[in-house]
Amino acid sequence: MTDSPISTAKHHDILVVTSNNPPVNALGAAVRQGLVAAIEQAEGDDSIKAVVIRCEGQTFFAGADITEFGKPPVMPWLPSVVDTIENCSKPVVAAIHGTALGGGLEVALGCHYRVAVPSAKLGVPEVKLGLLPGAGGTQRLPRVAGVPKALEMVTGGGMVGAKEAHDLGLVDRIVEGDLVQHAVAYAEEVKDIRPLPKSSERQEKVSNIDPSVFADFRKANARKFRGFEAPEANIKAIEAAVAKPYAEGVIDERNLFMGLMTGVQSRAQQYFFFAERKASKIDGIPEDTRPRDIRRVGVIGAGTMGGGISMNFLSAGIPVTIVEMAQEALDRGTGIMRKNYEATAAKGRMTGEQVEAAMGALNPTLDFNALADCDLIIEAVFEQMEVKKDIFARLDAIAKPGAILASNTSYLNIDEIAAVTKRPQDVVGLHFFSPANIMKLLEVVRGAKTAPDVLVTAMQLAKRIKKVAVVAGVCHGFIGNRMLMPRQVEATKLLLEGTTPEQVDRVHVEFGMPMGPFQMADLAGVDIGWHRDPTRIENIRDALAAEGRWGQKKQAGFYDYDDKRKPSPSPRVQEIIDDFAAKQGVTRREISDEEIIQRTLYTMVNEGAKILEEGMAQRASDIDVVWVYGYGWPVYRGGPMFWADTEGLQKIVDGLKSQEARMGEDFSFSQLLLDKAAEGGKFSGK
Ligand code: T1G
Repeated sequence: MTDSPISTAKHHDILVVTSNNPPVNALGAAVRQGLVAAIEQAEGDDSIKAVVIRCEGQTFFAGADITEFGKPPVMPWLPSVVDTIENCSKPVVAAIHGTALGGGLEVALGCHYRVAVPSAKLGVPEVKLGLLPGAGGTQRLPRVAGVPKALEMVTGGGMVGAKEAHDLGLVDRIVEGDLVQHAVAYAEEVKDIRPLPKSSERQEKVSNIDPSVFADFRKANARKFRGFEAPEANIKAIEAAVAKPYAEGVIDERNLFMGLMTGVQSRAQQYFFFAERKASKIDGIPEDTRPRDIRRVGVIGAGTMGGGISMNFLSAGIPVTIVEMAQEALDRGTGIMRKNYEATAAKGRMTGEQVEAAMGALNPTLDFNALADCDLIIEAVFEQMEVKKDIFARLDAIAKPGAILASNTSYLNIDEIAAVTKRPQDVVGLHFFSPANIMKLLEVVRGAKTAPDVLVTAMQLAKRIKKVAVVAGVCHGFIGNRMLMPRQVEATKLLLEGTTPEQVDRVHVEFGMPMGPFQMADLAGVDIGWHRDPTRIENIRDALAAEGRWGQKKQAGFYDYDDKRKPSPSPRVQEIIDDFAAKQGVTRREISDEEIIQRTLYTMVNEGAKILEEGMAQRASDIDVVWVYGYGWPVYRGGPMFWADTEGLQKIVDGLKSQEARMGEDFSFSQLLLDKAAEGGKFSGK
């Protein structure tokens, strides 16, 4: 077959079928056609006694080709390819390395046997795309691995390692060394065994299943699956595998799959899959720009942020020098880092040795000059421009040439900070989100003079420390926090006008956010950014802060909290709101949920459009990546800009127009939003 990604070669009486479809051997149309042709070749040649299916490159098939979704289907489709493999009259052995994912694992399950190298991983991540394994996976996987594990895999989308896969029966043999050689040898061993073991015919692991397994699973995961359609569809498909013969269950699978594929949620999650990968690309920088070598990182400040930031590098095996001004603060900071690691180890997510290795790579010191041999230095000190400038002036004097000097500031002007150094080209913003060792988002703030290789280094380093990085321009609040501001301004005004913290937060939580604006304020701290003068009370937040209502940490903020931090509406807060409304002569009124959406979420979209038109974000999808990873925007809605497209930009504009008078001078339209709405355009290009 000319330039097909699939080739075949005979090894004695074994036909080895090889896919060479970089980068991940996605099961695109040509691969599917080639696999069917290869099985036909095996069937038509009596000298062939068995078949091995393998892949070149980094991995066994990593799934269906997601770029084909939404396009007219090209035959053969994957379910029939898998059936063709399973119905082959000769044994077919899957030779697995890398990550056998989604359709890739389904192809492996269609094979009669599976061998894998120890580093192989297997999984069905379709749920992350708002889908389910649609090529027989929901019916074969429980028959091979059992219902509990199948439920966990299809709804979690995680991977299992080769050892666990072998224990589950997903892999028949783990082989060390040359995978092809071992797979051919295995095929020689099994070539005469009949009947052929077909996953679809195995009933023992889907028989006599107590139906409470499903009810219990749903209950245990209700919070995690809230708002998502795909997990429930996956559970239903596994239920069908238990309740029905394979031939009927696979029809249920198909119907459930098509229901998801035609829904908005899977479109949003497929969009987000590519958005996340596009974020790592920096427009306008030469492809061959080489990153700087980062061997040791310096962190200034051992507070919550400094400690969390340090842990990211230590966990990635990068030594850290952490500097504080006082021994007590240094000890407290390193103590918290150790406690965090030990808590992770207690959950079995890391070993004691890994904890010691991480802490062993930490060099805590009071000596600022110890930073002189660091390749990257990140300051995580008090959010005050003068303090930052002083730090950078001192760094300029001691840091080695070529060291990258980064600020973790969440709002302040990176260009102003860079200007106090003689090396503005080495200055960049690395805005981590709290808790820094947990949150995946990293805003890489590009100063006017930041060198291209500094940006490339930052983006590559982000990958090393398992962060998702997004390039942001220099503006107040960069991307995420800048969009948070109009949301907070309008949410607070709505309190005066007649709503309550509970109503605003409920609307946001029902929308799919993990918490609403006031719950978030109480978690982060009502006193963050407060001027600390209890006699100066200019707004509701000042009034709360002045009374020590600093949020959860004080068991009182916009809500009252019990010892278990359970929130309840606060009569005192309502009094404060009513007093302010009276003082400002505001006549309180009934406020609809729709108005709350328009005044808080629509204004965020408008701010996102301004960020785009000012060039503070490279693309609309980057803004979506910021909000999903930085603030928990529900990924099944794609992100603020994708969601705006699904709402319709004209509807967004009309909604904002209906609120324009109430928002007053706090609001002005983005011209880009108006233009796109007028021309029927979109942000996400879909
Ligand atoms: N289809 C098309 N392109 C893909 C792809 C896929 N399945 N997976 C990755 N790519 C591209 C990706 O966009 C990037 O492109 C490049 O490959 C490297 O990816 C019927 C319906 C395999 C663990 O969900 O999890 O099967 O940016 O940067 O970090 O039941 O890619 O270079 O141009 O992520 O080494 C199910 C998704 C599909 C797996 C490798 N499978 N992929 O990670 O590289 S639905 C998945 C991944 C399905 C059937 C159903 C990861 C990876 P570019 P990368 P990586």
